[in-house]
Amino acid sequence: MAERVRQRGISIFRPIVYGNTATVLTQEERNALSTPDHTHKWTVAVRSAASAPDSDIVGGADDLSYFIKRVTFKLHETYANPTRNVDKPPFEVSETGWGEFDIQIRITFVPESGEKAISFFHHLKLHPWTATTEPEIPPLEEALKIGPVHSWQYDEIVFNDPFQSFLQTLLAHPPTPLPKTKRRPIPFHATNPGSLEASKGGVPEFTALMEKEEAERLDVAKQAVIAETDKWRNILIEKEKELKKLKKQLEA
Ligand code: SLL
Repeated sequence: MAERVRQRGISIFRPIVYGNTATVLTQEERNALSTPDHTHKWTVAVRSAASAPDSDIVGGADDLSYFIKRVTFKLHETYANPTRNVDKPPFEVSETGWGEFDIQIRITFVPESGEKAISFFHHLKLHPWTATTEPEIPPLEEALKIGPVHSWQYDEIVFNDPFQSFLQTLLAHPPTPLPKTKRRPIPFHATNPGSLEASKGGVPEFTALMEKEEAERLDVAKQAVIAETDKWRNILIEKEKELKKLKKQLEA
């Protein structure tokens, strides 16, 4: 069957985002729950990377069901039925709770793809980002003022040597490109603490500029590593010279 033929040498990817948005519950909202110890409502999701114009969610411009069959979110075992299978878009789970934990996310691809499922973790983030790594839990009033907390990761799902028919499906669904420049806040990430201020003030959005800037940060980091290596190599050379000199003095 022709459709089971692999297109050798082809590598094709689809950009996704995964992560969560969390909002503190007001006292009234908490009172209305059967679990009044819950402090937040949150949504964990897998979405296309580009956001729809004027959307109030991160990502999600494209429907990913042409290549994703199921997303499984494995919640903390304090939740009833912690393994949540989502078989149609939106691929997300909304819950209330009181604590942060690691969510295992498993993406199962459409059977025609012949691709193995992939699995990774997302740390459910409820409390606002801070410049330090110290977790800071603000009082309810303040948290309400700060607004929703966003924790999102951009990634690319790469298909190597795809089946010809699956490749046709992928090519028929080109992803919405990311905007070239910043139109909204930047999705904060702990690996880029300098972006804290730029991440505030609304629903964040991934842009192509972020990729460019990350490449630049990597370059700067690489240069710093090279400079540091050179510095220590020179110190080592000096110390070895000194050692030789002292040994000679001893022998004399
Ligand atoms: C912590 N290690 O101690 C984490 C555990 C558990 C989160 C967080 C409520 C579940 C329920 C909930 O938020 N569990 O009541 O259904 O912070």
